[in-house]
Amino acid sequence: MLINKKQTWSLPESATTPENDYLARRKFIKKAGILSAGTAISTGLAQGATAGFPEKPNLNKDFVVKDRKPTPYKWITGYNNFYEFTTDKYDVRHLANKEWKTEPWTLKIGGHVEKPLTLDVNDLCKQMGIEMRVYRFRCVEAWSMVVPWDGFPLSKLIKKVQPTSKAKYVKFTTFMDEKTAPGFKRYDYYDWPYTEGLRIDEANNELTFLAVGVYGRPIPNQNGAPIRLVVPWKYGFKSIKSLVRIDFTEDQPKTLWNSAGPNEYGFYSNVNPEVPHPRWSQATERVIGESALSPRIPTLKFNGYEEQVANIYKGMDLVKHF
Ligand SMILES: Nc1nc2c(c(=O)[nH]1)N[C@H]1C(S)=C(S)[C@@H](COP(=O)(O)O)O[C@H]1N2
Ligand SMILES: [Mo]
Repeated sequence: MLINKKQTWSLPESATTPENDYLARRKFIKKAGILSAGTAISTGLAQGATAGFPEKPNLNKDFVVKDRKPTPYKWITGYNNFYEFTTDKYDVRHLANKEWKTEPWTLKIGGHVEKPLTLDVNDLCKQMGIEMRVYRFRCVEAWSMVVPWDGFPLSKLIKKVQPTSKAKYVKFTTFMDEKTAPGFKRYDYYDWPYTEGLRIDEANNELTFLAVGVYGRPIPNQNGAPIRLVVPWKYGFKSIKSLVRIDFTEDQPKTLWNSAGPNEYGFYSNVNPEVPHPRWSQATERVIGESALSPRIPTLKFNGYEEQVANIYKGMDLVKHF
């Protein structure tokens, strides 16, 4: 699908992505009461790979967040961005659980690899082994959470498929089923399916994770069941949900957000408080799960993961390659 960039640009902010902090705050205040009064949101909801999910994943203590508390489960699973369903963060969990089945689910890994792979996500879970890691999560819209994810490092899967020397990038693709998700038609100015990309060294970084669970349970549909990418030092939109394909490519892949707004959403999109989004500052962030009146907190360079990732970008102009 060809997108008309002008049209995307000229949409009112509330209709395209991001969030206008003002609108978000109003919704937040209006709905916070409902959410916090709710009981366990997870009950009866569809979720991803259950048969391949361990009883209790072990926490990998090398990947924890020491200075912040994990965001409550009800917020992680109740405040979502998943435009295939809706742009309303509080309605995703309802729409994504109506008719959409995420088990069984086939994932295809191909492109420039010696050993392409097509398999069920439950089998993949059993082969890879599942551990828990707690990561900071920072959306480009300047809000954040701390999420206990369950899954495995992407590097483990990369080793298995053996990329060839031509593999310079990794392209990720989300499902596209217009029958179960209304967003494809409603927001037809986006270049569906949702795609994302990483450079191969970014994909191989020890932090880059494929998540199949949240808080020690199979990942609910609204969070990207049954398998989604998590790249904690980049803005949240890089963490693409509900993967059906992972392809190793020679050229930098086209991605949905970069195509929609190349000046607003760079291919790299590393969290950087010093580079403002054209329409808002990235210096601070709103902590989800806290009162709307709580003070914002400072945003950290590479979302606090500078030590683990700075070497990847040595010598690169991070303003130019935002
Ligand atoms: N396929 C797909 N992946 C996606 C999105 C989306 O709309 N579709 N939204 C992105 C954005 S903007 C964010 S902030 C995170 C939100 O993840 P969460 O709902 O689990 O918090 O998912 C990212 N991955
Ligand atoms: Mo986001």
